[in-house]
Amino acid sequence: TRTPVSVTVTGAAGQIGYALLFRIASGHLLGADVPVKLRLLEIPQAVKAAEGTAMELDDCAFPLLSGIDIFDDATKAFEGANVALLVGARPRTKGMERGDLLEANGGIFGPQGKAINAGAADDIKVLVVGNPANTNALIAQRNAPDVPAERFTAMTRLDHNRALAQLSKKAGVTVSDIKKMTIWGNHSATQYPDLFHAEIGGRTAAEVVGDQDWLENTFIPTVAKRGAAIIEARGASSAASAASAALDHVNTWVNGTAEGDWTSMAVVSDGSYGVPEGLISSFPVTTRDGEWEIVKGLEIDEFSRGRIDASVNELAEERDAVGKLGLI
Ligand code: NAX
Repeated sequence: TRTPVSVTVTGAAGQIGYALLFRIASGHLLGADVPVKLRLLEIPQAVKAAEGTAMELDDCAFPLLSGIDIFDDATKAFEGANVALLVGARPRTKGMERGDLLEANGGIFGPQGKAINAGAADDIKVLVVGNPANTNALIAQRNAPDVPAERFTAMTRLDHNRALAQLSKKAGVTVSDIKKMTIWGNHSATQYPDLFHAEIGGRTAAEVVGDQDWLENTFIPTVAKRGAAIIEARGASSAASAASAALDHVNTWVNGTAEGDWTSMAVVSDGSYGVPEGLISSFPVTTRDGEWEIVKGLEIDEFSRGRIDASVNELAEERDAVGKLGLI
């Protein structure tokens, strides 16, 4: 039998955690033949709630779940972790400035980066979901100097999946008819979902749709503001869809992208497409044997250039802000 893969999940008692853990334990993170051991990290006040979730996980009698441990100490929680899903974060509350938000999250993701550096397994793969996800990932990565930088990623797969859903409705095709969707930049309202490289039946999605007004004034804002629309409708932020995207992200990273397709991941820039080296920005990436690679050589027209630059500038500002706060 295979050795179980250790998966650390932070914010385990939150709403994404509740939507995520059962699917990890049933094989949707790594595959239906891979046993997993869960290591849950919560703040002390939420440990009891995490214990309740662990009781329910027990009660599912998942054949692949080989154990659950609960921690309120990051160093212990990341010990031996092969996969880390950093979901818990400090949300923005009323009257909080962006600097306060970045600082509060630095207080979470700095120590978690150090804990990963100290004790995670050599093959550790990190996905940051907690917002501001790209910059939280940057903080964790910079605090883990012994871990290869490419192991730290942030989630734009939910934005990617939202873009697939909107495009499939408009074009009257299924999501699996769409290839090469890309989200560029930051997981924020400035993100750029790109239909000039996405393909439907071998033609670009922009050409198939043939409606620049829809692309600019409906598609892009609908994808970028979908999170707010969910809150408005549901009275709570996206949880099951965010969990599903986190599973997709890790599953694709570990098991590879299909031939002739790619995915969107926020990864450490190597300077491609004019994105400053070191920023954690979303790109089109292919994956193979557990490693990702930025898709190179795409032609970027003026419209896309402007959108990508705007989002990347926002990331550079966030990086400068956390730099000034001494968090990286
Ligand atoms: P919840 O508030 O329901 O849960 C967060 C949990 O994290 C809480 O149980 C809290 O106790 C815990 N937590 C806080 N600080 C912690 C720490 N230092 N260590 C361990 N646990 C800690 O939020 P939820 O709806 O689950 O969302 C979690 C995060 O995902 C938020 O930051 C949210 O903004 C972000 N999202 C990111 C998305 C993305 O696409 N990248 C989409 C969905 C979601 O909005």
